[in-house]
Amino acid sequence: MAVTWQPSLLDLGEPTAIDPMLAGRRRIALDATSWLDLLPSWVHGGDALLEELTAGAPWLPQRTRQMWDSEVTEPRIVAQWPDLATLPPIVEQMRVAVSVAYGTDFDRVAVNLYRDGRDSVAWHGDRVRHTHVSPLVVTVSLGARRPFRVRPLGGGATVFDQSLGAGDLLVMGGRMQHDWQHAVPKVSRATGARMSLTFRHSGPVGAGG
Ligand SMILES: O=C(O)CCC(=O)C(=O)O
Repeated sequence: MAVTWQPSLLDLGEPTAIDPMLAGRRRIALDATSWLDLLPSWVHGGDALLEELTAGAPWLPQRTRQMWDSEVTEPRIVAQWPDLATLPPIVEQMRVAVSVAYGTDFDRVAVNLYRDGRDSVAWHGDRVRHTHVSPLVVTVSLGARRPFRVRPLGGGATVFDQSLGAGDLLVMGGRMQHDWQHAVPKVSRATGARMSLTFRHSGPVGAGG
């Protein structure tokens, strides 16, 4: 797949590595029952992983969505691993680390690729809210930084607006998928590719969540 991205000068040539203890993560309360955990630069050398995933992740054909009476193409590309045994070893290390840290078996792994500033994800709550009261959704951002925003369900002021990329870890928890929406908006400036690796769980949230 042909994508452009600006490799971080610090990342060049470094092998991809993580801190399995997730030391230094900080919890941000959105309200009494919804929260975000943020750990900047969790992944080191993430550019190598971005390159590896771009070349080898199990990309799906670009998806379409019905909007009223027309069909629109989703402005991003998605890959999903049907078999966790085929995850790249460093992604499996991430999956195990977040599973241990949150006491929850993250058994669903996907990646979103935002090829440039025209790719985006609109305001939404994740579909896991239909099956879970307090789902955890883990994202690990690689590559170019893009704004990640949070607002109350149905609109209102943005309460969280952080430029995520370059190995940042973000975990959405509590009732966030029910009561809040998140988005990665389009940007008009030239920007390289950003990826978000996402980890979700089919089973219940454990003690650490
Ligand atoms: O790319 C991101 O950080 C957000 C991804 C997202 O919202 C999703 O996968 O539902």
